[in-house]
Amino acid sequence: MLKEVIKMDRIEAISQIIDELDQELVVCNIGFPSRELYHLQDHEKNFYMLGSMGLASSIGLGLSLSLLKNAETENQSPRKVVVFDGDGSILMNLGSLVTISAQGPLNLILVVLDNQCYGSTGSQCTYSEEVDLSLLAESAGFETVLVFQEEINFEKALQSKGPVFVHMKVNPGNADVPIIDLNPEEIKYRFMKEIENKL
Ligand SMILES: Cc1ncc(C[n+]2csc(CCOP(=O)(O)OP(=O)(O)O)c2C)c(N)n1
Ligand SMILES: [Mg+2]
Repeated sequence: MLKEVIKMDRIEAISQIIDELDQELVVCNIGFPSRELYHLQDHEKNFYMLGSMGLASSIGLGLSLSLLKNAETENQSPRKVVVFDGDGSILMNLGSLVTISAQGPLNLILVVLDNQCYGSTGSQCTYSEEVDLSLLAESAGFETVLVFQEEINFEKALQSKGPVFVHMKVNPGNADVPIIDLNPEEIKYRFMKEIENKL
């Protein structure tokens, strides 16, 4: 008999992961993942990427590289960046995996919340059922690749050498949460202030 595959809902995965965070900056994918994060715990260190599908990982890469550079100048350890991305979004910007791997930011953790669909826009299927995203990350050369489904050990992601790829398999569906009550300028400027205050 086939073993039943138990997954958690995306909001539960986000909740468990942010419970493990402290000073890490968070860049979150467009649509319901950002709404769910905002609902669970709004924070200045969250950047809700409201417009550009596919670009959360690229924004996270740029951010982690600039934090690394500043930390080197200041002789400090770099602040980490956690990106919550989606399967549909990373598949739309696959080159990002290669660029992240080639740049090798040790302070970047890319979490792909894989619900095998474009959950935020009506749950149309993506190709993540046919194509294994963690194998793609491995072959792109990510330093660490972790796959979670029934349980999350995010402590391991935080302790591993980056760039880290976390393949988080979740159920399709969105939580019933309201829209984000902040405009893009507010999100951007408070996030910039947060980075300026604490490099
Ligand atoms: C360039 C572009 N194409 C399409 C959209 C519409 N859109 C917004 S979110 C989304 C689905 C994203 O799917 P995924 O990354 O898997 O995240 P999920 O919602 O499933 O967590 C789509 C198609 C967009 N905003 N921009
Ligand atoms: Mg998805």
